[in-house]
Amino acid sequence: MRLLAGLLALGTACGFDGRGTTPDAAPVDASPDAPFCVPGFVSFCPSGPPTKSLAITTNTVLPTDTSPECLDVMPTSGGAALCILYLQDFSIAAGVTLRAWGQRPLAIYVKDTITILGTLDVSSRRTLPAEPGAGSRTCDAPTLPMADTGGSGGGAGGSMADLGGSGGVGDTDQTGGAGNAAGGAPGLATTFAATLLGGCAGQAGGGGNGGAAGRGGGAVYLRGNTINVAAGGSVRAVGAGGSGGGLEGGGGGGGSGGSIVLETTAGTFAGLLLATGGGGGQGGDNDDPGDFGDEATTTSPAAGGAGGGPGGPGGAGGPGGTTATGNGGNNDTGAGGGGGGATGFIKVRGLATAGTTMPPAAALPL
Ligand SMILES: [Ca+2]
Ligand SMILES: [Ca+2]
Ligand SMILES: [Ca+2]
Repeated sequence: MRLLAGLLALGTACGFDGRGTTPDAAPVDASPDAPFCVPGFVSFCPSGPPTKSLAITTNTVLPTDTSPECLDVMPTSGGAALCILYLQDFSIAAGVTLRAWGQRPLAIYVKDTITILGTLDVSSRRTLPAEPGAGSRTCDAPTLPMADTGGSGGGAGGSMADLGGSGGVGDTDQTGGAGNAAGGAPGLATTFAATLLGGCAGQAGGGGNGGAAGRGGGAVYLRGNTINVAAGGSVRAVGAGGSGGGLEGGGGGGGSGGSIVLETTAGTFAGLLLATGGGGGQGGDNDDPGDFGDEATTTSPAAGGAGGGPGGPGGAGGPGGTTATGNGGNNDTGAGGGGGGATGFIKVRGLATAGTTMPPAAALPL
């Protein structure tokens, strides 16, 4: 066995034969420090053992496109290059958050132990300044909401593991000329594949006053000999809520959840893994703007925007009931609400799932 299929799919220059060597890449007189590869969901081929550890003890922001902590950057097929932290040990202290944002997903390779007592967060936020979760994506969803002076359609939520919610219909009373304004339709759902992918943004609401789309949650890969996620510790990749529409503007769709992938041989998991969708924004009416959709902080679905008065409330983010889809935005005589974002992916190998995950963790395919 020279190359694993998953490795080929990633398009890296590295190979491994399962024993930690690279017959094609290593020099003839291969020393113990010769290049080797760490096999796994995302295989990585460093030039030697890690040279440092990283202990996060105060709230820290990691911009994955520019941070010098990204010691290596590895291209992937079908996704942005990864920001790689390659460490002896890695920890986040209790009550402390490491927030990673940017175009690159985050991959943390640790030779010994990953310990998460606080929060590792690659979520997106609706609020400015814009900090899209690490690896958050814009995805194809070509059926856009209609603009209408009597109330525009709502944007669809972002799709990921399932479909985002459709945008609500606007101008059901047809005060702005004949006809209603259709909401946007979600893009296709994604099959979990060898590439580490962030979640998809929703659509902006219809009309010139449409609410901004919520961004999708980011993507993070944790690989260590031991991974401990303590009670009170969490890894989060939730989608942002859609913004409310302005006057007669559709609500923005919520962003989908992103991807959380943990791969280890030992450890304990008593904390929380969260990769759910953002709520849709509320549509505006003729004299009031809509309310924004929420971002999930617990396993409960993120609420859609629903302030008193204006147009159609936004749909809640996925999970919607027992499914991974986002809820649809509501129809209204004003503008329609944005759909909720769909749920993302949580995949785990080698870690007992005694903690809480939403969506439910699935086994990482070999
Ligand atoms: Ca109307
Ligand atoms: Ca109309
Ligand atoms: Ca009103």
